[in-house]
Amino acid sequence: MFKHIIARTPCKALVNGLTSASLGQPDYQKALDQHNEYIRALQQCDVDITLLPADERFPDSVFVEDVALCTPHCVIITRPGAPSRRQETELIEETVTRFYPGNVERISAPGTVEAGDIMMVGSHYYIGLSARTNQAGADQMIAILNKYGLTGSVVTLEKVLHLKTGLAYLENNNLLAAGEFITKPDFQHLNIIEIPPEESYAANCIWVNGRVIMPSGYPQTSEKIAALGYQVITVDTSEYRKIDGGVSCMSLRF
Ligand code: CIR
Repeated sequence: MFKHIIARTPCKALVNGLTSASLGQPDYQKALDQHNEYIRALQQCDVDITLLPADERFPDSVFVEDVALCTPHCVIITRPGAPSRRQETELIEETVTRFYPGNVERISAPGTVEAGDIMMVGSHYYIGLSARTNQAGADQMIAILNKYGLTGSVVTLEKVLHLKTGLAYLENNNLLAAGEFITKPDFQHLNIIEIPPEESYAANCIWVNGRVIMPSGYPQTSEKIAALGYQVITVDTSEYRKIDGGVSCMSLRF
């Protein structure tokens, strides 16, 4: 069960967030409305929510998932691979430290990690090696996890930005997977729910206390998740998709 959520209001500079998509610029007002909808969805999930203020210095700062990994025993402040995002860690530090007094760890140079590349499955953490997370960062992360009785392993990514762009663990052995992840040997022990290519954006979902929050507009995926017995809550994240963001990226859950 998750008790806490941390999220951050999007800033106006969000329209200039990093992107590899060719879907145009996000509309700020729509993005703000969609963020409110996202927070309302989380409010249905029996968690307390800390909503941090917008920070105009960092266009991508709404994507709090990338700057810290919150485990049951410690928080690890990451070191984002994207230079424009590196100082976002300073913004999150005070807040996460309040939840983990005495158990705050850090990734240091030359390591880089964005926690969108990390997927938790029980006490094991899969770490995607991507353009944002390097081997040195993954090695540091695994050493820290081991110190707290947790384990980690690396997964190589081919096409997607972050590991969780194409994967979501829904607990109870259920793994949503799209594209390159459907056949990856690392995950064959799990019950893989295949996301069709035309719905690949919907592979980025979050399990929150028995509910699954997913983007709206992906009927095949939503049907497959509901068939597993989860309550599905859909949220429009189309403005975030334009800057490579999805439902997982916009919160820390622990
Ligand atoms: C970026 O490129 O860093 C942002 N525009 C999107 C970050 C998405 N975060 C995530 O998948 N965890």
